[in-house]
Amino acid sequence: MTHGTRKKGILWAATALAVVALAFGCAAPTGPVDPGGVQTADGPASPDDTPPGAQGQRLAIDFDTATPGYVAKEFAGAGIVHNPPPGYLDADGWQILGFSDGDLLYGEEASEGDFARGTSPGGVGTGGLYAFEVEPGNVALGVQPTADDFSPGSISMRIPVTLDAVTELDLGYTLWVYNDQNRSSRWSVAYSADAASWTGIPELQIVTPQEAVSPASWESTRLTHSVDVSALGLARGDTLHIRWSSEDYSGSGGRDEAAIDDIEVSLE
Ligand SMILES: [Ca+2]
Ligand SMILES: [Ca+2]
Ligand SMILES: [Ca+2]
Ligand SMILES: [Ca+2]
Repeated sequence: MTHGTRKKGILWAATALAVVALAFGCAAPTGPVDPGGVQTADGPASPDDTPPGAQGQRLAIDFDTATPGYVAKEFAGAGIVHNPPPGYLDADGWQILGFSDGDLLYGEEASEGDFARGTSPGGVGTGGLYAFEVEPGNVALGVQPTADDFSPGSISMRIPVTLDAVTELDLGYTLWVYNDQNRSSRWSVAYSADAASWTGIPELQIVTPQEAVSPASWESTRLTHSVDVSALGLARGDTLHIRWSSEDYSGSGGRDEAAIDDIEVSLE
């Protein structure tokens, strides 16, 4: 990546625009985007995106609008690729473990099978990754776990740090649950500086109801929490990883569908 004055000016303008967009609840281009399209070994970090003196780093993903580096607009469960067209996740941003089709590491692509189960209103049986339409016009990143898929499993996202130092992580997300089976799953959230050593955030954990309801419907829970992450010593150029995991918890038989939506990350 080159660092011409003109380019930097554009990047700063883009960041300012992102802040404005966030203030109005729009998708913000604050993801791990490399404007030059060049991928580095450590992912597409572009630490120069944040002007010196910036007070925070923010990221929002709603899977309906585009968040560069993570998802194109109108996520449709089409797969995970680089430079994603509408309907796809961005392979730069995600690592997905636990499906029978194999682990998908950061940067790896998949556009069939478990990683591309398409769009559904819910009530599916085949294990895999879906775009669940949890309410009209609102899609979330969904999973149907089965004996072979995602039990346990995890979805991780990585965030290139653009601040000089990070002391606090504010994390919010909505978990949508379709409780149509007599088993419960435990969804847990953790963070890491290296995607190897993880620290859980118990306040962000959700256990889906065991006893099924009929007819089932999508029910949402919004969770937010702040944690002191000073101990990680994260600085500009480092990467923060956030992971959602699911595992069987209680009951038996099939497994509830669940979907992650409206992820909001703020670093200070
Ligand atoms: Ca959504
Ligand atoms: Ca499978
Ligand atoms: Ca199901
Ligand atoms: Ca259940």
